[in-house]
Amino acid sequence: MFSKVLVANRGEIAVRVMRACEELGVRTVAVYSEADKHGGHVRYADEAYNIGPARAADSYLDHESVIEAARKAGADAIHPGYGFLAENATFARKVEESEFKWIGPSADAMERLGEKTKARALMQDADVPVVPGTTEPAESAEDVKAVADDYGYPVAIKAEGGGGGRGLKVVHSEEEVEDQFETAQREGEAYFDNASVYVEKYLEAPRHIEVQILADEHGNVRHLGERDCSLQRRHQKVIEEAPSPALDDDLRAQIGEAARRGVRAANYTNAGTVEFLVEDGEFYFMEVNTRIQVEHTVTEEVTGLDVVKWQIRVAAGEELDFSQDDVEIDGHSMEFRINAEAPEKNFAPATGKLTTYDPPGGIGVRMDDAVRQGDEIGGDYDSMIAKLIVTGSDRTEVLARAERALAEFDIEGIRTVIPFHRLMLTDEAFRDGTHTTKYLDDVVDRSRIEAAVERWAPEAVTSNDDDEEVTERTFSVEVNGKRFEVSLEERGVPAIPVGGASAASKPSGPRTRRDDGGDDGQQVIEGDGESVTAEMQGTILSVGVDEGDDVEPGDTVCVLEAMKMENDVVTERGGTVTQVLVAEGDSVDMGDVLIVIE
Ligand code: MV4
Repeated sequence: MFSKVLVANRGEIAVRVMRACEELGVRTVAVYSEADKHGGHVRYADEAYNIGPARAADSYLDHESVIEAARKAGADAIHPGYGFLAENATFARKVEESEFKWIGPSADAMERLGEKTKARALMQDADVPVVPGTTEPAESAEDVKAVADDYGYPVAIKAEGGGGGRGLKVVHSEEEVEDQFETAQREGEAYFDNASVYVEKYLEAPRHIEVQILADEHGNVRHLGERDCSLQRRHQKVIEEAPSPALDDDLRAQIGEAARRGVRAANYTNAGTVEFLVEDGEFYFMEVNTRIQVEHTVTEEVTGLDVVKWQIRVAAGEELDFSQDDVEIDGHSMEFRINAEAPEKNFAPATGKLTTYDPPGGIGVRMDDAVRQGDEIGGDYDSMIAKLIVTGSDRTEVLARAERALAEFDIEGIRTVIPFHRLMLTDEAFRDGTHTTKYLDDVVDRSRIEAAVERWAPEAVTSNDDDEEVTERTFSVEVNGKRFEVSLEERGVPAIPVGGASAASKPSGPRTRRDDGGDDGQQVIEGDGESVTAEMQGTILSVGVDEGDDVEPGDTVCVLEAMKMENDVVTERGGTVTQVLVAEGDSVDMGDVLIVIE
């Protein structure tokens, strides 16, 4: 076993990995950016190294800085968590070629599965059903029409380098083929540096089912059952559960075995997830995620297996000590992502100080988080601040327990999606487990979400809390990986109105400019005044208005992608659109004018 592991990540997943290390008697090393000096993962680790500025590209994504920190610390392995460098085969190879072990699949396996047509061909050869379509890149619009001739419309054109909803174009009729083919190529080039696209029959209302895999370096491959992640908003998972309410035992066994065959054929090791679409009792391979996933927790809860600990053991050369028959699914579990977002403002990311943080407890409740009361939640990284995982003997018990736990959850100072989760727990389709991937985007409407916020977070949308307060400032110093902290109190300074609460209290007035020092990658993206500007650097995914359109306050005018998140750009002001200055695929900088309204 390793003696020291560096965790190349932040937040709850970094702490999750360190907890596994702790149980294995392995010492832990954190890396952190300027924005994370007081981060939970830094507090948890045995030692911590500053690897650069807030901007992820200059810190958490900087290969050399991470490897340099591992060297300084004398670590013997690197765990990437999820996001950041986790699926970067180039980085994995650098680690493999260094003196450190990579806790993850080999760079070769990551490459075999990273290109979608390669992965489809590999799965097909391994007798894993794939969505009908091409296993070669499509060269022309004619190739798209050929798939439609065989299977009918709609068809999906997908970017070879895509994933998570980026670079996906749905074509409903022959007239749309040319345009969408070109758009898909252009987007693939813009987002992934790869204009190559392929074609699949488009399934209209599938369930998203994914199978957890563990594989060691001795040829053992096990599946740990499936998770159902059908409840998604704009390709962002919201609530995940295990087992899926949509599968029977027969289909469950078939999908599990198919996933095993597929990763075995890919010579895969460590933890991974095989994603499928399921429709009308049929399942189809979609893609493999070559990392630990956010929602691995629900699998752990129903199998009793510690997936992260097994990642570390397998990377250290240990053999899986259980057979497939030993894996039993017992009970039911759900994960609720606690995101700092204002649900009624199209889930716009929120920032601010966590003045109250009082998470639930009791039977069946697991909290995976890395925050504590008093923390500043900045806008530099993704908005998930915690995960609430609720487990019970069956789905009905989980629903009741989750209602109870979410009601106990007390967070003040920052907006969260808790009211939205509470709404889902009263929703008939979700309670029945009949929802598909289309459900949140196409069926659940805005007024229900607004009503949920009114009901469960009324103070958040009415208060105007800018009282005087005591500000505690903590300075930290790092010396040889050991950290020293100095605290100072500042009194009589008026609090700066921040984030969601103050902005939400005056929905159509001018927006109060946030001033928390975090101007990199910030994700509160509302236009003010007459022009709607980009409040962060990113790529325009789509433009929803044309010149001459009338808009109302709160309307989404375009979608901006940054930090792998799709963010709605919402206008604060109503009026007529007089200029549209951006188009799909454009790169924009913070402050760029996107749309002008009069
Ligand atoms: C599909 C599909 C239907 N048919 N492919 C979205 C994410 C990207 N990785 C693939 N996605 C989809 N691919 C075919 N042939 C539907 C989706 C999809 C989806 C998939 C999983 C979870 C949520 C989704 C929401 C919309 C579309």
